[in-house]
Amino acid sequence: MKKLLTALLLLVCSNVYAGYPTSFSNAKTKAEKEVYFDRSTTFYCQCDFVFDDVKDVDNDGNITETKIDPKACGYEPRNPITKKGKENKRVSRIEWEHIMTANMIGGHLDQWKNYKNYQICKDKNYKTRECAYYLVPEFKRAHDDMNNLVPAVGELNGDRSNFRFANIEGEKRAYGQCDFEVDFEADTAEPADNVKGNIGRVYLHMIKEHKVLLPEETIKMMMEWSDLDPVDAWECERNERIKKSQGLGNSFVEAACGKR
Ligand SMILES: [Ca+2]
Ligand SMILES: [Ca+2]
Ligand SMILES: [Ca+2]
Repeated sequence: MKKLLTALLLLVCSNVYAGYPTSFSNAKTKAEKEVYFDRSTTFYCQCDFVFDDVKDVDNDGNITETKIDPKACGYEPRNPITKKGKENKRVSRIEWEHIMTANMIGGHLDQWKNYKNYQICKDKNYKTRECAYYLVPEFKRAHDDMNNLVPAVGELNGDRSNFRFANIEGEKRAYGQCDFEVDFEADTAEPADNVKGNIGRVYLHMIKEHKVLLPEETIKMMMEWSDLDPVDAWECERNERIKKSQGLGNSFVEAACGKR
């Protein structure tokens, strides 16, 4: 009986996944169940992770959390301990990173900047991003586009925050063997060469599909990054899965994969 119920529940739930994401949490669930179900590797550092910590690697009794094994990829946390002296949970947790930050997509919107002028946002206590997400359908659609979402080590997601990507001089390693640099003075971040092309193609997609406006020099760098790091089998497969799942793939990835 329990099995039957589970099967029925799965059937009902699977319909929830069909079509364009209805919310950010739906986008994350779809990304997990329909794109990354057999690909448990973080985007920036290629760390292994599990969506459900069934082995309970951290021994906290929770077997439904997403967990990474930092040692498996040579990742060493920059800040293992938080400012408050507590264990930094983001060093072992997967978060869904917006390759093009939400701020870049919608930070210019009046509903973001002047959210206080919108009574409905005031009533609901929605600020900046939340207010824009609630009131501007085009922003919501761009924000939840699975093409722009990748699993990342929580600490890297946090450190990158809304910094723009750039080529950073030198090869500083603040995260063990993980090739990810953040310049907290210049508010920039540099990923490893092997994901620069992936990032470039996501930017080009976001500009084309969601009409995001970015400086000329950024677009130029993203085109260079795209040339520097061509598509590989996984990037093509990921694109196919996303297209099937939400009905919108990345045309730049698709064109490049067609030529392989
Ligand atoms: Ca656990
Ligand atoms: Ca560098
Ligand atoms: Ca690549």
